[in-house]
Amino acid sequence: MGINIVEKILAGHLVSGNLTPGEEIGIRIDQTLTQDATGTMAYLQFEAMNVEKVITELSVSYIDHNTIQIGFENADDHCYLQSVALKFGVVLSRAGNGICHQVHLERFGKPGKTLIGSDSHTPTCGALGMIAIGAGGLDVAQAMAGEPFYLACPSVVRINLHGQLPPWVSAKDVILKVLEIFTTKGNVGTIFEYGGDGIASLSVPERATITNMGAECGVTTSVFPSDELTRLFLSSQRREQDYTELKADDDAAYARIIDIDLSQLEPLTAKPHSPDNIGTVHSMKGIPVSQVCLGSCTNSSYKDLVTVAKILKGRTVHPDVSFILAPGSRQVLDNLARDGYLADLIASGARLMENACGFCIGNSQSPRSGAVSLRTSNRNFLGRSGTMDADVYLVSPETAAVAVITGRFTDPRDLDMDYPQVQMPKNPVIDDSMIIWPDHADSSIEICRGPNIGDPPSNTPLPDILSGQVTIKVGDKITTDHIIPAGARMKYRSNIPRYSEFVFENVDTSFANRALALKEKGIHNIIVAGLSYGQGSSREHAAICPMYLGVRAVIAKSLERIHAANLINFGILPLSFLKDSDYDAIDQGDELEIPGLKATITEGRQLIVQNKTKGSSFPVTYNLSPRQKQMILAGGALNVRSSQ
Ligand code: MIC
Ligand code: SF4
Repeated sequence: MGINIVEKILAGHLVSGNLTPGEEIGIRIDQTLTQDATGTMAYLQFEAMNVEKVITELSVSYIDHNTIQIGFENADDHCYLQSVALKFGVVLSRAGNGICHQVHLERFGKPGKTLIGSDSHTPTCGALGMIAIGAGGLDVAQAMAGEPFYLACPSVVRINLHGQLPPWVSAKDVILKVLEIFTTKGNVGTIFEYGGDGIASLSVPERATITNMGAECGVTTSVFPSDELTRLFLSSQRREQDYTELKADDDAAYARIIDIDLSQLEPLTAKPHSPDNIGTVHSMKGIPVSQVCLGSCTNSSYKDLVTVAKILKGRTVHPDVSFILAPGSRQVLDNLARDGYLADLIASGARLMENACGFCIGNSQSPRSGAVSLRTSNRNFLGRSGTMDADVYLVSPETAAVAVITGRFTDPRDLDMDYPQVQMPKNPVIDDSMIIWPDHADSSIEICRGPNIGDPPSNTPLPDILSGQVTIKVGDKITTDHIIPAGARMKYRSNIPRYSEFVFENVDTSFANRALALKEKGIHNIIVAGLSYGQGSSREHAAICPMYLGVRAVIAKSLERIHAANLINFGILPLSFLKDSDYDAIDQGDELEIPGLKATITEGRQLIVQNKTKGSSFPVTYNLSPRQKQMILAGGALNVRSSQ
């Protein structure tokens, strides 16, 4: 039997395990990426590993997230990242050069290679036919040190795209359709592999919109074949030498195959407050819109922004709308400027922002109270925009542009104009002068360490009896944005005691104080959660900060992949309920005890949780490989490393 694209790449990189879905495998990592919000901690951890230089083919550090500099903290982090990159031989993409995923796609991604990145949207580069996976910073640090990346061997779902998109329907609508089908829950351990005749009409940046938001489904990654369109894209980037063809064998097997007819799609939107809350734009018609934000790593390619420029040419932003524009990369901005489209956008009333994440993480451009905000980004979790009572809808650039003019949710097909055709520039401006390429690692470089930059914290070994309290009980789909907010709080990322003050800030403001008080009394904190706990970002701070507050276990109906791996890396036990009724029977404040942890986990037996408050007990499961058991028992990955 033939093999699929995922198997081809994984087989070529396998260093341990077998390609049997569910089994832990170790793979060699060719490339890594970090961004500043997760990067400082990742490089602090790398420093703690006492390795002289990065051992990958390519490691790139991007400064794109915390680029708003109110106070010294973010600027200090940038300085740290620049010095550490020079010291260890990491390529640095400076602030202003663009969003990591867009820049990596343009300048570095290569078909057939493996990439891990400390950002959940790393799968964007799957558009080039690579296995690109989001991971916690510590996993990325270990890969930079030449260690394999471990994951549960995924099962592969084939998504066949057929036909061609109708006018005014674009790649964003395709991935919103995929989200409607698969939702944000229940896809852990899966990879989406795209195929079908329809992909021949989707350029690499359009494919990237689709792979980018696979992250919202919680899949390990998404991948497209590398074909003639990939070659054209790489050649326009003057990197044709990086091209290799990559396709699935005709008789390749898949865990599941689904078909989507592109010609039947219509403009879609993800309604508040989840990327899988899908509705048609048509059914939203008429809702007044007060903000439109165009950009983010999902939809800020040259094609996206030129499409919008053509729609807006000669028209002006509606008086009730604030129109924010953040190009994905300096390359996109350069080319918009060269080709005259920037002038059209500015003439329409666009508020031009930096080439960075910006509004997408809510560090700026929070909408007004009660606003309806249309955004081309990938996440609309409650409060992420910085305004708790705003309604954020995720839409395509086309739907966004039309709302800029009408001030209302409008089906773009109703606009009285022909759908603009956009040609990719054959000879784009390519200027890498905001990228610093170290010739070699230089141990004499002195690291720039501002006062906000602390040591990476580590945990203590797992106690034999976990004796604690349910400090918080939460429901389904708790995202890492709920656990540790981003936005304006992100500047504390390098200072764990300070950042920890904001754990569950948007869910329960007294959590951090309660947890710390219990920790000081020697009582373990336990989090109880529903389905899909930890969805969203790769933020390892959603594990590190709870660890700092004394959280020792999370018991959930189910946990998302990256978050579960982060919990293990920092010595927090991820446990799952066997029955929903056991979740129902627990209350916040209950005292729980789990005895005999060391022997039970070592021998792989079921753990029994005693609820001392209720006088009852219930079993829980865990899914830990021998390597992960060692980490949990030692209190985290750094402890394992230092004991070797
Ligand atoms: C996000 O989109 O939430 C982020 C900010 O890019 C995160 C990374 C982070 O928390 O720094 C992600 O998606 O992993
Ligand atoms: Fe940046 Fe937003 Fe993309 Fe995260 S989702 S990498 S914050 S643009």
